[in-house]
Amino acid sequence: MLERTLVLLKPDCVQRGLVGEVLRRFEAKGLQIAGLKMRQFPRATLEKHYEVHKERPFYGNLVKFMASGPVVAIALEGKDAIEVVRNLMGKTNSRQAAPGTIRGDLGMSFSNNLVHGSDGPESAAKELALFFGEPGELVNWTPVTQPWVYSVEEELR
Ligand code: IDP
Ligand code: MG
Repeated sequence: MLERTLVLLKPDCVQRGLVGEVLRRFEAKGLQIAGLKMRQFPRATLEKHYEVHKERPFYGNLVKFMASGPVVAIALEGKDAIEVVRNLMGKTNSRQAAPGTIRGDLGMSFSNNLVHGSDGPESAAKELALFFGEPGELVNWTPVTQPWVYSVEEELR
């Protein structure tokens, strides 16, 4: 059925004025917004978010970068939303990301690569709880466009 994933629009995305452009791509694709907020998140939150990379050489700079300015956190919902978002984002290194993807079209950097998307169901659940853990932060609603975005009979069961 429908799946939820966590997207972060990173500080470079916000600073470069690309929030609208990136969000537009997710919405236009047919993904539904289930949660949305902008914050300059505390270091502790970002350290926890990236804790799988704790031992990697880029971890310190990554957390510093993510804490350096406002970030937009978005919960997106859709069929296979995790995979769909990852495909729209493109490869981690923006210089190698395919044209048509967010990173491929809008970025030049490996680290400042505009966007985060959960990489699997377990990380999505963990990350959604971290960024949208308070009651009521994620909204259950059905877009009126849903029967046109999907063939309900065949695909939403
Ligand atoms: P992902 O964001 O495509 O899932 P991950 O491997 O999970 O990529 O890495 C998390 C983030 O850490 C990347 O989005 C990028 O900002 C940064 N990063 C990953 N690998 C490197 C690297 O080799 N050099 C610099 N930054 C990196
Ligand atoms: Mg990742």
